Amino acid sequence: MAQAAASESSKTPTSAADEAEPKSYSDLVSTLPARGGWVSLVQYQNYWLNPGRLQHIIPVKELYKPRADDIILATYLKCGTTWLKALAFAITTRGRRHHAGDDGGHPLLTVHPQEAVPHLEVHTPGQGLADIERLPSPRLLGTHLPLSLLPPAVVSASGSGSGCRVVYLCREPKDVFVSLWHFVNGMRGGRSPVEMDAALGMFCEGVSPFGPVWEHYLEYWKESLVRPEQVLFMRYEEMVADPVRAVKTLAGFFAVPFTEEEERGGVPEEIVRLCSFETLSGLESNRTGDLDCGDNTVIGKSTFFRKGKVGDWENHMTKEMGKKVDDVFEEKLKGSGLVF
Ligand code: PAP
Repeated sequence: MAQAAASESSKTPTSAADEAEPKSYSDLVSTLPARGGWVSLVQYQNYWLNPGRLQHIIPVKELYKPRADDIILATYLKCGTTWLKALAFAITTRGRRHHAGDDGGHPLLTVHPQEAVPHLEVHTPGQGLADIERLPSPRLLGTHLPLSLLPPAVVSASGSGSGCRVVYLCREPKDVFVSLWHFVNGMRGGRSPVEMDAALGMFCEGVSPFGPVWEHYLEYWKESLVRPEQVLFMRYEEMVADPVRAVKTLAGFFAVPFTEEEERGGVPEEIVRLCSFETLSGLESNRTGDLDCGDNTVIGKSTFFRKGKVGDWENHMTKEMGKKVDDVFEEKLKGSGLVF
């Protein structure tokens, strides 16, 4: 973070972002539409973002230099980022001799998946953009940013065409909402919890962190149809239904498919087991302690593991609330071919 902070928390926003030429990010924030309610958000280039994070979000477009062998793991919030990071890390580092931990075991036994793969816009000590630039290839990188806030080289083949690959993981919107609602209330530590009705109203208006969710989904969805070799669109529910298949798909997409010998030896199944909700959520390194997310924000490591179930929304929302989400998404995704 130290290095990154020096370059990124400068008080001058990048020119790309800076239509009104404010002098600082706080000046920029003051010019943007704002909403409160469940989390404080400002609208920037069609997306609702945490104002305190703009200084890390906006520079990504200009300062992140995609490499041809980069793999970006992109997700809307609560769609399975932690799981995808663990799987991608385990797939791409398999066969390496691991030295992490006293027992020389797999790094994921002692390192939280969110730390194993740095996030482009979350700057923690040692994981800022400048640190990411120094990482050796091939790099695995996570992001919650919508496609349009990433550099043109990532965004489309017509950009400068880095050729880097993107995996996008989406999830059924009602389960996303329930997961997010728990997460937000968890972050508040039980203090003045957000009412579900109020949060749902905003979610359905598109006012959620990195929302509108449907826009986030659609940008990657459309790109995956145009460039399937470079943008792989996956669904949480399909991964839950057949995780071994998902692991093989990911390995193929990463250009490190499992050999016949690996398949005979059960390597894909081993990776599924290592990265399962049950295994990861039970590890001491994921159950205790906090993740330093920079900007004086810490998140309990266990917060990233709640239930890991498909359809949990039914335990928290009424049928009417569920229908409200379904109707909004049906309308917003109409004609795109993306359905839930
Ligand atoms: P993020 O958006 O803050 O990065 P993310 O990891 O995407 O979080 O989402 C957390 C969700 O993934 C939680 O869902 P839930 O609230 O519905 O339970 C979490 O339980 C689930 N999750 C975490 N790890 C796994 C895993 N290994 N397998 C399946 N689901 C998982």
